Amino acid sequence: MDSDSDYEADIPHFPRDLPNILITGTPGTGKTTTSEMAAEATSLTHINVGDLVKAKSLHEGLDTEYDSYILDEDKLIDELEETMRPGGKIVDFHTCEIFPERWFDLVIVLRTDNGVLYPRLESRGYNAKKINENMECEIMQVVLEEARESYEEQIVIELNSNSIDQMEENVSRIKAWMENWIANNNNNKK
Ligand code: DAT
Repeated sequence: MDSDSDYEADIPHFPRDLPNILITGTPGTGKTTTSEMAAEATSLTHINVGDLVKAKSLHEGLDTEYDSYILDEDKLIDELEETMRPGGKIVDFHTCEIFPERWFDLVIVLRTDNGVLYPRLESRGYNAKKINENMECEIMQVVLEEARESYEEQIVIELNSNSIDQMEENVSRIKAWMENWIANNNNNKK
């Protein structure tokens, strides 16, 4: 057993009244927009991890080559541990393997076609290196593989996020899933 597993085993899985959802995917696939809409539709609380990392300096400085922060994973996990415990959070981040498995009841991986993703990344003003890196990440389905390796297969769901219609459909699915989760959770308590 490696040290990570020991750590997981030492911490009890606290029951929660509301689920925690992770929305992940390559940058530009629509995590933040989808999370904001889902939070509004469900009354869960959106946590934009990228913003939190910047606001609370949960990093080790800027990687100038990629123009992105070098994450301090331990600081981030410590910062979020208590927040996650009661449930009711939608966590939005471009990587998923760093979080403890016990935090999440549903992991959504957003996917976007190459021809749609490229102009989204371009319009963000990313440099060529960063665009290429993100395109490759999406083509190689890096985040999906990471999610499948890090969480139980049945809680990982891949959703297409190419159009506004798909985004609205995704939000409806998240809402329906949450209502179902709450109903099951309450039944189990009876
Ligand atoms: P992320 O948080 O994954 O980096 P975002 O939510 O910031 O992505 O979205 C990036 C841009 O693309 C933003 O201008 C909104 C747009 N967008 C995202 N998902 C979309 C979708 N399914 N349909 C249309 N536009 C979308």
